[in-house]
Amino acid sequence: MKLVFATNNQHKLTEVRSILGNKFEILSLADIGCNDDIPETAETLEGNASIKAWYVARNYGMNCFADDTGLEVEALDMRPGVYSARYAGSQKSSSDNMNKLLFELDKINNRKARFRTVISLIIDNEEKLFEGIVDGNIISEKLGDEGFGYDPLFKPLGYEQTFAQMDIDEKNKISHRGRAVEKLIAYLQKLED
Ligand code: ITT
Repeated sequence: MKLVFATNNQHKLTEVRSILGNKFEILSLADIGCNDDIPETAETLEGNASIKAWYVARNYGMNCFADDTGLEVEALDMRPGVYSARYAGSQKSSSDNMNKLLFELDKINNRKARFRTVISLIIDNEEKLFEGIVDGNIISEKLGDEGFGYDPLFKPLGYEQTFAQMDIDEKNKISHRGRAVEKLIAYLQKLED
């Protein structure tokens, strides 16, 4: 089955392709000639995932899925959440976002956080949502060079390394995105049976 993954984030594309292997053919936005920065105007992860996926389904007439992800920090009332990409401003710099997070959590003992991914899948104009969550803690200094976004500050529960210290397969096994994609695969495989 051919599916478009509606993301402009190369790291997400690499992670998802690595999980899906050769089970499904995943096309990027570039592959279908879409260079648009799809506006993410919703106030929830579900809403934004849905906007991105419908944008491609409607404008390109292709089956597709999109991922919207947020870092939800307990002591910050689950912020930055849906605003994770623009936490420190609209320029989307991961380093600025992490610095702001460290500043906001300075002297705060409760470091509990979770990553939450929502995937919207649209097949034949019907939408299905899949969620993946991983619990963890925000550490007080950046560790590791792998991954992307907030990975150097996020240590998943039960592990001694941050996501940025793990290789892509290790992260995918336990991550929010990995868990959401496993549900997506199970659904797609049932459709193909
Ligand atoms: P698309 O919308 O084009 O898919 P994006 O980077 O804008 O790409 P989101 O809207 O989902 O993605 O924004 C999520 C923010 O959270 C963004 O700043 C990412 O760097 C960060 N993020 C997403 N997934 C992450 C992960 O697995 N590890 C660390 N940070 C992540």
